[in-house]
Amino acid sequence: MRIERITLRCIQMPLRHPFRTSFGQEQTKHAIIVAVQSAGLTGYGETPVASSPLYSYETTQTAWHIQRDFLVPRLLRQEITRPEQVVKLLSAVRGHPMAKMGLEAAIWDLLAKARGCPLSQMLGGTRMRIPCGVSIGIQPSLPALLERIGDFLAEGYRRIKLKIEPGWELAVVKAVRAEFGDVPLMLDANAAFSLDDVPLFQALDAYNLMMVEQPLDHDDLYEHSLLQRQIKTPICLDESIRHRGDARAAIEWGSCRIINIKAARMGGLVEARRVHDLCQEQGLPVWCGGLLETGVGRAHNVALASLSNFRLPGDISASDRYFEEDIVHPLFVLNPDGTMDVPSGEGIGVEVKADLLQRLTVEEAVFEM
Ligand code: OSB
Ligand code: MG
Repeated sequence: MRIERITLRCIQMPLRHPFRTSFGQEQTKHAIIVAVQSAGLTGYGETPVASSPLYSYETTQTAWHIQRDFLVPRLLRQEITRPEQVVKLLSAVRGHPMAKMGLEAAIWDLLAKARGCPLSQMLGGTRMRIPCGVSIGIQPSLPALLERIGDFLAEGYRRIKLKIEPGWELAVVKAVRAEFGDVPLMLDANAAFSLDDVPLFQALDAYNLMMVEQPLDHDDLYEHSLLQRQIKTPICLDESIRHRGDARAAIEWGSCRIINIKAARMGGLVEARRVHDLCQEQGLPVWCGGLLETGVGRAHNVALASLSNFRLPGDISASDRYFEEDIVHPLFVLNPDGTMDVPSGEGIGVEVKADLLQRLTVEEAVFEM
């Protein structure tokens, strides 16, 4: 298919609840929604960047610049039949995985629609429903946290992930275990600790946690291997795993026992699937992480999570966990058993609400051949 037109829309939408992590607080969801058109079809993708470079070095501004000036010109007018061609065309541009993700994801959707098959099927997914977890930000108080956990468990979420930071860890876990017993529980530190905190993580070993995510530096593998040797709780890496090479090193060195796969962190679904396949061969379970995606990015995450080695509940929650109004129809909803249906329609399997998308757009750019 010849890439005839690419539209970039930078959007902002309010989050229903502020999301606080060890690196900062987000109240507004930012993203670039990419639309790629060819032969009367439109494919959608999401670049789930934040406004500040705190989780990753990319921001809405850097992603916009890289897409407009370097990535879009490499794709426009190209004849594309396989997503791997997109990776190749964009590979000369170093880094900027989130900027690449929006474009690659849109072309996956476009190609799946052209083939008349669901994106999950094109990716090789085998599941019709995926288990869902929820990631809960740092709360103003312990009672506030316990209330939120109670609400999410009542909705059916199958595991709870708590964001932690120094001072909001052991006592929080103790309180949650006292209130909710042995619910599937994990922690995400977003790189807020150091090897000085080995005793803290050893103390956490007593609480039967599924895993602790990214306890040490965002780009570290070596020190995580030293920590993993000294604790029983599995380490899960998020920020540190940028591509298959990082995953290989992490497995070889024993830096983690579980990997959080986010296609946006890895530059697209092609690389995310390569990491999935490697982990499957090596016997490591993976799960699908999230970056507070709109329904567009969520659709790609849900399709990816239908692959067979996504063995743990993902940070894939329902539309209403994030937004008053999501930009897709139908919305993503949680089944009473804590699963979500993988869309069975063509491509991403959900419609984008054009009017709402336009209302949320703060900047738009159209590129045509
Ligand atoms: O570290 O997994 C993370 C959100 C923004 C940035 C980083 C992370 C997160 C989450 C939210 O944990 C997951 C979700 O989309 O629900
Ligand atoms: Mg994380």
